[in-house]
Amino acid sequence: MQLEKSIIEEANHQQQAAHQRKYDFVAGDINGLDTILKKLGDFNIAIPSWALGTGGTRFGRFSGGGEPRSLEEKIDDVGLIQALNRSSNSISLHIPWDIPKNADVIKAHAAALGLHFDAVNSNTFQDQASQELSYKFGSLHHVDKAVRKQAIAHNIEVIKYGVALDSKALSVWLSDGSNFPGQLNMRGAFERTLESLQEIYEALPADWKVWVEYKPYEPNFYSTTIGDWGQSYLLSSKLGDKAQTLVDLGHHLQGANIEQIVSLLLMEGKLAGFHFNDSKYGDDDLTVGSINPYQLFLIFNELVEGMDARGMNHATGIGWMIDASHNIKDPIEDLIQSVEAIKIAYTQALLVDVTALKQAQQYNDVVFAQEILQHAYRTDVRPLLAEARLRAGGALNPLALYRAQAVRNQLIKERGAKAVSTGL
Ligand SMILES: [Mn+2]
Repeated sequence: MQLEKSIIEEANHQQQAAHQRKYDFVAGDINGLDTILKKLGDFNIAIPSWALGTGGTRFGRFSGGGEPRSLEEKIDDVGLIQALNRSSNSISLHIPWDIPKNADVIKAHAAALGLHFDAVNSNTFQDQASQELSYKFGSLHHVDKAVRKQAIAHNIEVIKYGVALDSKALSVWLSDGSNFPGQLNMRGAFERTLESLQEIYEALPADWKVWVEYKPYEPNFYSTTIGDWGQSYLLSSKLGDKAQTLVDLGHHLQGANIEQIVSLLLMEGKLAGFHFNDSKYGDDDLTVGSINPYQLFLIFNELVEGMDARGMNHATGIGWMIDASHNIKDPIEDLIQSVEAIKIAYTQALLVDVTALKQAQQYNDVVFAQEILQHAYRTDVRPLLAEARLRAGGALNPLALYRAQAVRNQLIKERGAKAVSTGL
């Protein structure tokens, strides 16, 4: 199903007066308002194909009903989100969970909803029924060359699927690691991973990138072969210009200063982009902004400052994607919340008085530096985002309209209460 344009317009019409009051209140104090609204209009966050179904845990999975039963229905769900928020115009596919059988048909289906395809993601962290050799002891780092060959071939196959969909990047996350001391020669594991990635790198089209994701632990609990940004940076540096480091917000040990990591990767031209989520303890994959929205703002503050310093386009300079798994929420509602949280942090970062901050830093005025950041962070920017959505044809309040239209009930009617989406 899709939402008629007239339904969105009617809802907006009813909320217009209240919106205008809130918008005028905040807009009056903002310099360069039109530029900010333009940037907000341009800024989109990719939706991963695996986030349209209810996520599972190590212990179980509770499907929510009306989940997409096919890739086409996943694209439909992203189309719904995009119609409501006008900020989610692409979808990131995971192979083999979402193999496009006919790329042209899939592309046309997406294009009709105003969508295109973001990075493609490979999977060597599970064994598929059809595969010959097991990834139980790793994939690209495996001691057995035959296993490495199989994993390399899979990644090259994923690139081919991506080329057919006009994707421009391969995203690689490896679960390779060790569970016990002594299990693995760490230098050997790194060198084998590098060699495998080099073969994949050679298969990249000229205008493609490979994004190397890192993660400190899980599913392995002693060592992970690409465990932190230093190891990913080392690999991407050795590979070449088409390789960059992907930052997943949940893939850090507690207390890690992610904004500093991001700032330095950006400085070196090695920041591929983001997998957004939030966490309290580990890779919790919670809704973006639900636990630590201030950290998200601080990350965006470094991103905006760093991208401006390099003359990069905020919307297209790096990859922006959600990577979350919601095991008790309606996935569409969760994604609407996530996109909104990301754009709130981005907008607040755009409001930082950069000139004043530079001056405060120059004079070691610690108090004022903090005031400048927190002034931006404490600004309620939601009416600005609503205005940008309104101008783009989206809904003033996407979540409220989604509920008012009882979209999930309609999806359950259409797809059934027991429809289960592919994914984790
Ligand atoms: Mn990720």
